[in-house]
Amino acid sequence: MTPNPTDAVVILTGAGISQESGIATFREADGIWAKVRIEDVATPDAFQRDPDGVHAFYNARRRGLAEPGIAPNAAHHALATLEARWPGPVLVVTQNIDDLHERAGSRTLIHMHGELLKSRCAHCGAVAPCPGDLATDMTCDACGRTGGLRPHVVWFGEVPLEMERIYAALEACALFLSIGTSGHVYPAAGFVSIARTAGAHTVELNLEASAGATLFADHIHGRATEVVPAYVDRLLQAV
Ligand code: BV8
Repeated sequence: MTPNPTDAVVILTGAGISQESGIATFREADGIWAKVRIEDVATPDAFQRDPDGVHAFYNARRRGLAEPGIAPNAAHHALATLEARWPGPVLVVTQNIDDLHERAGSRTLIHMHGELLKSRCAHCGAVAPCPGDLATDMTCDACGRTGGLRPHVVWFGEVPLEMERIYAALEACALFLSIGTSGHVYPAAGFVSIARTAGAHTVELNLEASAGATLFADHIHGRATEVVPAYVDRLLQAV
């Protein structure tokens, strides 16, 4: 099914789109959650209990993201090209906290699980750029208080960001693509059902069938740097 070029497209991405850029995924055999427990580093309780341990986990990932070899790949660039050349609205909703979509040129982008390169003050809520390490003894530039800075990341049990905007886009789109996600984490894993109920054509582009594969009308399995540019090229032939 080829949508009309004035139709709206919503694209959900997960760790799989960044895997070929050298960023680890979560649930594969060598994934992040195979090395550290969610309960120890990715919940509000973990931060309450062991802020230094949680900071160490995110500081290591932030340093990893800044390494010279880490860059957007052909899949990130293909989505930026689609946004630039598709006449209708294109929204990327990413579960990823890296900045590879921005670095590839995507502009209409929602980081529903937050951003590794930003901090948030638990005292005043101020969100600020955070290129370097965070620590418990740092002071918030906005309110001057110490000890409240945390990664601007949505942990398990916390409400994802911009959900109203995401739901509105899902209900108005004609094409929903899900790229590089295992379909285990909600509410993101439920987006396909909202889009399908709204009448959208739904396509999963992933290395393998995700947990929600049966919910999609179409499936394209392969590496993101191969299947995503090819799919975008086919879409743009209609423009
Ligand atoms: C919420 C930021 C209410 C942190 C993340 C009990 C209490 C409270 C909540 C719950 C509960 N039980 C269940 C829940 C809901 C919970 C949840 O879903 N838990 C799961 C484990 C069952 N969700 C929440 O708590 C969320 N909040 O529910 O609030 C609410 C609900 C609705 C509306 C409003 C409020 C908050 C969840 C956010 C947690 N934070 N990330 C960080 O990054 O450190 S989520 C975490 O999983 C990751 O960060 C990632 O963002 C997310 C999804 O993972 P994937 O991206 O899919 O990665 P994964 O490794 O799993 O899969 C990679 C895929 O890529 C694979 O399929 C692989 O085959 C493929 N792949 C690999 N290489 C390639 C490839 N594909 C193509 N090419 C390749 N080269």
